[in-house]
This record gives sequence, C-alpha cells and structure tokens, in this order.
Amino acid sequence: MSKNIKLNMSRRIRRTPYTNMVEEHGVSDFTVVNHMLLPKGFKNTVETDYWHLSKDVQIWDVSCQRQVQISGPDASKLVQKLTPRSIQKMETGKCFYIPILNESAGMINDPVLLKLDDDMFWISIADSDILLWAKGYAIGLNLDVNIEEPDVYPLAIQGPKSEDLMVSVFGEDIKKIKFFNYRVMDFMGTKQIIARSGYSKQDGFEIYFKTHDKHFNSVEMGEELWKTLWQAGQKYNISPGCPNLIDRIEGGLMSYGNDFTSENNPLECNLDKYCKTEDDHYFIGKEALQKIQKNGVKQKIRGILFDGEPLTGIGQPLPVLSNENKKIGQITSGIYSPRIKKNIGLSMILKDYWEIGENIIVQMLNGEKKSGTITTLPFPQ
Ligand code: THG
Repeated sequence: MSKNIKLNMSRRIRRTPYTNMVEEHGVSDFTVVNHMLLPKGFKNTVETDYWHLSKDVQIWDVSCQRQVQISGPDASKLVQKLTPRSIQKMETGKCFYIPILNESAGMINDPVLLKLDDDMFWISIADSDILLWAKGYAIGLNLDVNIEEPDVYPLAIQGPKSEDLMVSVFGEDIKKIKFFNYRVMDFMGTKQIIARSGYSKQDGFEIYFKTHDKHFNSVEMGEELWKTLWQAGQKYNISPGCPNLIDRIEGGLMSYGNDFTSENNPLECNLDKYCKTEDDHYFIGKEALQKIQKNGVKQKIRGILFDGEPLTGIGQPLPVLSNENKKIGQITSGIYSPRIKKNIGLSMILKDYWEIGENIIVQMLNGEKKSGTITTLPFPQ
C-alpha cells in the first residue's frame, strides 16, 4: 500500500488510553491488532530504535494484547481444554506461553496465560478472537465460567534500563519479579499486575494497567501512568517505541498471522515443549496433534541469513528456493540486521532443507535471487 493512503479510523478500530500520548510523541504508523491500534513507528528508523532498545529503555503501548478473562468454578478446567500445555502445576503469580489449537491442531493463537487465582485466568492474546472461541466451547460443554474482556491495557517498559526505571516508580520489590512471573504492585492507590515479560529479547516489564475504581476513567489514569513513567524515564534516556522488527526476528519471536497461521501446527512452530500429549489432560486438537507427532512434520520455522541490499522490511512473503530452484518455503518476516550485518528472516522451510547450515536462495520482490543460509532461532549471538 502506498505511503499516502490512510486507514479510515472508526469505532471498530479501538483507541487505547495511551493513544493521545503516542500521537503527542509523533507516532508515524499504526497497525490494527485485536481491533485495536498498535503503534508501528515513531520519528526514528527501525534501526535507530533497535540500537536504543538494546541500550536504554522504551515505553510501548501494547494495549492490543487484550485479555480474555476466564473466571468461575470451571475456569481452570476450561483453560486446560484450550491448550496442550499442562497447567496442572501452574501457580498463581506465573505467566505461561501457551499454544491454542483448533480441532485439526492448527494454531489459532499463541498467548501468554496469567494465573490470577485458582478460579481466575487472563489469556493475553495475539491477533485472533479467542474470546468467541472460549465462550462457544464453554457454552457447548455447559461449564460454569464467566468469560469477558476486562478493561486492561498493557503498557510495556522494555530495554536494559527498564528495571532501574520501574524501581524508581514502583519500588525495590520490582527486582523480585522473575522472568514470566508477575507481582501485584501499587499505583496511585490501585493494584496493578506487573510481569517481567514482553515482546522483545531485552529485559522488560508489562504493566497490565487496569482502572479498578469507577471514579477513575481509563484515559485519565492511563495518561497519568504514561506520564509518570515518562518523567522517571528521562534519567534513563527513555523513548517511545513499539515491538521492534529487528529485535523480534533476531530473537526468534514469532508473530501470529505473519510467521504462522491456522494452517500450521505447533510442532512446525517449534513449540514441541508445550505439546507433551503424554500429559493425560484432554484439549481441542489432541487426536490430530498425536497423529502429527506420530507421522512427523513436513516443515518447520527456521532463521535465514541472506545477501542483498539492506532490507527495511518485506511487505509480502519472499519465496525461498533450493539450489535446483524448487520452492521450499517463504520468508514471512525479514529485515536487515545491523548487528549481524546481513538480511535476516523467519521462514517455514520444508524438511529436506531445514538443517542448520543448508544453503538456499531467496527470491526478492523484483525477481533477483540472493544466496542465503539456514540458521538457528534465536539467531546466533
Ligand atoms: N506479552 C503479552 N501478551 C502477548 C504478547 C506478549 N500477546 C501476543 C503475543 N505477545 C503473543 N506471543 C508471544 C510470543 C513470544 C513470547 C510471548 C508472547 C515470549 N517468549 C519467550 C521466548 O520465546 O523466549 C519466552 C517463552 C517462555 O519462556 O515460555 O516472550 O509479548 N502479555
């Protein structure tokens, strides 16, 4: 799409409590995830933002990571039926990365699950409507649960200086939060869930900001939270940011809808460790997944290093070919890495070609062919 074509805003494309703030900071592009705005860039290039994210600290409006709240007596029963990953030993205060499958074991989401209590969970979703899926299933099974989308607007603080910044706002207890755990902390007399997590390979936190008190309105208090962090962040060279494509690809963080879809099963997405079907619980897609486990997968997501002019993004998938010019996959996310000094990409690659070190060919949008190599994920340091 050409740069000067605009997306027509409407109520269906939801703003967040921080949208005014990101506009003030000069947001240049948005995308839409879960029917909500997600900033894609500010004044700097992706590369400048990448170096800044690896050195300092950034504030990201990731409100589009919507929560599907499942509560009630059958909550854990329902959550367990939604994923192959066992939640039997999951404790309150933990975050789990979980695959969610359809009946054919196709991936329909890869969210972060938070256990708030024995009968209360949040599923922090990627871009698909899991609330409808969960509700339909709960109705079908006649489960005693309540499912809703609460007014929770995640705000991420990412980068090596994020701990210092968070300590300066929320206190020393921030240091006690381990990776993929959360704590309940105070902000202006309200309880907020703060997890050590985020869609980057840097240290970072996600504040699941919620307006508990009916006297506060989400925008007013959200802006207050943003401004407090922004003010405290001056000392740490804070800048507004968003999930960074270079950091994400280097780190091997996959994006639902881009790098995999419901056409792909979790084993193709390297999520084997969350799919131990010998755990005795039932989940949607179990029989299909067992069959795939028995027969093996045809393709898997791999990293690719490739030559050519430094790419600023790809816009549409780039075909990956074997030396005999056979199509063996496609690059679904790609960009130039200034650290690795090569173009890098994420690609679903056929079995006979997925070995690390395999030489392949990438076909650029203009038809030019560039040589490349299959590599590990995350990309080598
Ligand atoms: N945070 C929250 N919600 C989210 C995302 C997030 N929802 C949408 C999207 N991101 C979901 N996808 C991912 C993908 C990867 C990770 C988190 C969410 C991730 N993975 C780590 C890794 O691969 O190294 C750790 C996985 C683990 O230890 O289990 O962080 O970012 N709230």
